Amino acid sequence: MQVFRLDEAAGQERLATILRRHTLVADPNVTRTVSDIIQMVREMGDKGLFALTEKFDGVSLSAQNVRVETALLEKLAGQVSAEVRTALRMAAKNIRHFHELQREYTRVMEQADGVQLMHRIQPLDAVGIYVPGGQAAYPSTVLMTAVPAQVAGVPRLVAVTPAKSFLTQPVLAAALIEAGISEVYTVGGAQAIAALAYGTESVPRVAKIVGPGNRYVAEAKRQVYGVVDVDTIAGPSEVVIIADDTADPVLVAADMLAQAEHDELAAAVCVTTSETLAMAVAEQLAYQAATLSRREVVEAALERFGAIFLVASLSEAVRLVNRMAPEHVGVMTAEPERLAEDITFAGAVFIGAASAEAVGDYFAGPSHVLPTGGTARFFSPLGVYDFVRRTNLIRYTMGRLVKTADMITCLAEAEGLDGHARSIRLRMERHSGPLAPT
Ligand code: HSO
Ligand code: ZN
Repeated sequence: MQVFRLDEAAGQERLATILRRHTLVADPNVTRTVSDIIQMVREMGDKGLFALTEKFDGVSLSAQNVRVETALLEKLAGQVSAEVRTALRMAAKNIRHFHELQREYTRVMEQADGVQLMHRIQPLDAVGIYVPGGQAAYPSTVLMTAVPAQVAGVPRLVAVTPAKSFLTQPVLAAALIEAGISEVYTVGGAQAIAALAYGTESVPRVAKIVGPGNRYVAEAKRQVYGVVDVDTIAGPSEVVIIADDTADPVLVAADMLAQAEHDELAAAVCVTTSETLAMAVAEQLAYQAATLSRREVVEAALERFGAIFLVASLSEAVRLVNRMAPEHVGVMTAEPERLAEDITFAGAVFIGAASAEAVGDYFAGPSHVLPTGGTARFFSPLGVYDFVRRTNLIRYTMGRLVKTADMITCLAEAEGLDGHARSIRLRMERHSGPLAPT
């Protein structure tokens, strides 16, 4: 790994590459394929869903077996070691505990004359969680998406996941059980998203779909948005570590590698004020990467979106991080709390050497579903607020209406909407006899 200086052309070029990461435009072929898939499920229901599953996954499904029986779910979960199940349970507990903090409550504004204005909070009635198959089938993500929805009070939580990985990765069943999900369908891909959005005979529709997936799943979520709600489309993992000369290069490198191993397109960056540390991190990256089982993924990621930037001051480091607006920021400096206050654009900030990103990925409590690709500039982590709806309630009184009728009709007329104005005037007439003609 090269150490880049930002006052040199190579450093600027590398930075530009990282800032431009994941402006990967949608592939029109994917868009077309996905729209055909969605149309088929929408028009044909179960028949379309099963035919597509046969075609893409080679699995033959029917109305009888598309939903996983509770006995099978429990049998699979039973194959998982007690140690893993306990860890899942403790993680779920921590996630639940943290998310209690995010609960929103209905608020009522009572005014002296009896007018009541209300901001009512209710949970979504049904949420679908997409659990991807293959390498990215993370039981931790099941917890990180399901638990906030439960804390919000969502009464129906459904999971969809491709059949093959589900049967071969029993830890997914264990995570579903720990997350309290018993409605599971073995369908995956864009067709599963379509089924959740439109509903089929066997898969009742939901109000919101969350969870990561491949590009077909991501595109399908984009296309059904509006029919249902969806969470933000997660890109590859990212981490930026800010370090000074007090940081331990072994840990800086380890945290960079931990996110790099997710994806060949992951970004792992260190920004430091210390040349000695920069050199040591570079050395550690090479040394530690060599013994990781995903060495090839890690090396591809570092090659594409990896960097160690040498900067003149910690305030320059902070400015740089805010420009990148990464998913994770690690702070390993002498006064990490102070520095963390200035990091405004990040999905999650990990303060001090004990706060490894892996602590947040699995266990601390905040969700690891975080904004990526610079979207931390405007998006937030997945939370309880993503699973509620708000409704405005207005209860006026005749007394207040009489007092304010003139201003309301005046605004209605200013907009040329005489129907609006009349709806107020008629009430005035009912209340106190005809108003003078205007
Ligand atoms: N770091 C990933 C989440 C994850 N890590 C799942 C391990 N498992 C998302 O940022
Ligand atoms: Zn991770």
